[in-house]
Parts: sequence; structure tokens; C-alpha cells
Amino acid sequence: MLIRFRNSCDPAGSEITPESVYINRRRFLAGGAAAAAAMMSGLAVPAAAQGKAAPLPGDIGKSSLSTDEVQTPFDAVTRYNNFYEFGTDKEDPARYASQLKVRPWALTIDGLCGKPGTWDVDALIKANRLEERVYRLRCVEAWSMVIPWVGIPMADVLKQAEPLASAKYVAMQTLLDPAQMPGQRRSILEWPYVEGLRLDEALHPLTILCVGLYGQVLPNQNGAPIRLIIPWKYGFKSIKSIVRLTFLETMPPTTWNRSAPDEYGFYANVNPAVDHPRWSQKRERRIGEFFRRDSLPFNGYAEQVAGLYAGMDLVKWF
Ligand SMILES: Nc1nc2c(c(=O)[nH]1)N[C@H]1C(S)=C(S)[C@@H](COP(=O)(O)O)O[C@H]1N2
Ligand SMILES: [Mo]
Repeated sequence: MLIRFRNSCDPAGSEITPESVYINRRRFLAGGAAAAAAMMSGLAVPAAAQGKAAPLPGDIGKSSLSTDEVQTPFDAVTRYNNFYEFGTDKEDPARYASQLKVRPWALTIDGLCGKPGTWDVDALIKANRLEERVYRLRCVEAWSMVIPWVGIPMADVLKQAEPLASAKYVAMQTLLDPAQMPGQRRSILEWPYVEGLRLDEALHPLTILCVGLYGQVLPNQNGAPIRLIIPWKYGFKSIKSIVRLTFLETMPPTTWNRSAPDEYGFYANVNPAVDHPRWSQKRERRIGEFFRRDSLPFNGYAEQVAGLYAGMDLVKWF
């Protein structure tokens, strides 16, 4: 039997309305009490359920880079996910990611730098200043959320490794462990999931390594214990459960670009003027809302980041 795998962060034809209806119906059925119970339960703090979680430090700073838009409810943020290592359905990560052992966790930083090394993520959390960053995240599938992420500016972490002048890019890699990640037993994508940024994008003050959300330790389905959040690019750039960051001189390969180069470029900046070959990017649905809204260049962060791309043809470099 030939199954056409929908080879993408890809809305099925019927996808966009049903998604938000799904969330709304679930929330309606669940009711406030059940939703609150879910928040208090292990789903909210999967690492704690393993008995090893270092709770986030209490003094999480607020950031002037946060949006004051309405935040997407916690249950949508943690039950409607893309994390193909745990399956391709939006509910799969919440269902299966709790089996991932996220502590202790080693993050290696290597390549073109003066101080390569391996850091324990909890030590990294302790040693750095955490900030809450309320950012929009816009999926290439034309939906978006507003999430109070908690993270460390990526620049703070990268600078500790002392990148050399020859370093122009940062390659990033998710854990490869098919025993823990059932999706990796299928060749849906080439594993491990890899992403990359130009070094100036990685060092930009908006870019964070995220370790929590809604003031809590990052749930496994959202990419525990440490994942990227880069809010002006489509969600697939924000790689989860990172084990390695490597400074390179040349542009690294990226998973979705490898999988479908005509559909997913290296830059993947949110650009409503460049349609995906199979659907429009002009509008998006904020999860939980009924009417679609216009998508904004750079996901609304143009003022901060457009300068990074001065002189580039962003239709060619999509
Ligand atoms: N390792 C890995 N990282 C990933 C993905 C994935 O499948 N595997 N999906 C990406 C996509 S398409 C999106 S939209 C975001 C979703 O993040 P969230 O589930 O925390 O909202 O994670 C991104 N990071
Ligand atoms: Mo996505």
C-alpha cells in the first residue's frame, strides 16, 4: 500500500479550521476545572515527575521584548505540538514525550570556538540569568500562538564558548535516540533533526535558549530540557531538545530544507509575501481565535531584525 506521507509541517486540506475548533472543543469539554487540574498535574511539569527537576529559579526577569498580546492557554501550548520525534499528529508529543529522560542532560558546544565544552543544562540554568519572553510563534502551517517562554539569551551561552572570527553559522542538533523517540524509528525525516542560524541571527537579543514556559520547567512536548526560540522565523527553526551547538564557517544543512528544499528555505523568515508552494502565508489563525489575521513580515519583529537582511532578496533567500 502506498501511503502518501504529508511531507511537511503541512496543513492537510481541511486542517486550519479544524485545529482551532479542536482546541476550542477540547477546552469546552474539559472545562475550567479539568484544565486547571491538567496544569497542576505531571503533564505540566514532566521533569518533576521524574523526581530530578531543578525547578526554575524564582527570580525570572521580565523583558521589554515581550508582547502584551493575549496569551495562548497553557493547555493548547502543551497539547497541540509539532515534535516529529514523537509522531506527526499534534497530540502525539503530549501523549508520548513524557517517556523522554530529560535530566541530567548534556549540551555540547564545539566547532570554531576557543572554549568548546559540554555543559550540564541545570548548571547552565543556574549560572545564567533567566528571562520571561512573551513571544508570538508562527508555524509554517499558518497558525500561531503567544507564549510566555522562559529562557537565556542565546548570545550569553554562545559567548561563553568564545566563537572565533571565522565562525559564521551555528549548527544545532536534537537528541538522536530511537529507543526514547519512537518517531525516529521511522524515516519520516532524516534524523537527528538539525537546524542552523547565521551567527548574527543566533546572537540577536531576541533569540533565546528556552528552558521553561508559563513560569515552569519546560514540558517535554515543548522541547525539554532546552530548545531554541527565534520568534521572527517559522516555528520549524525553533529546534527542540538540543544536544549540540557547533560553530561553522559554512551554512549547515537543515532538516526541512533537506526534506523539501523548494518548500523550506534556510532563512525561513516569516514573510507573508512568499507563499508556501502549496498554501498562502498571507494570513494565520491565532490558536483559540476564530477569525484569521494578517501575517506580519518577520512575524511582527521587523523593527528589530529587518536590518539583519539589508540588501538580501528575501524571495530568493526564503
Ligand atoms: N526536534 C524538533 N524540533 C522541532 C520540531 C520537530 O519536529 N522536532 N517541530 C518544529 C515545529 S514545525 C514547530 S511549529 C515548533 C513547535 O513548538 P511547540 O510545540 O513548542 O509549540 O517546534 C519546532 N521544533
Ligand atoms: Mo511549524
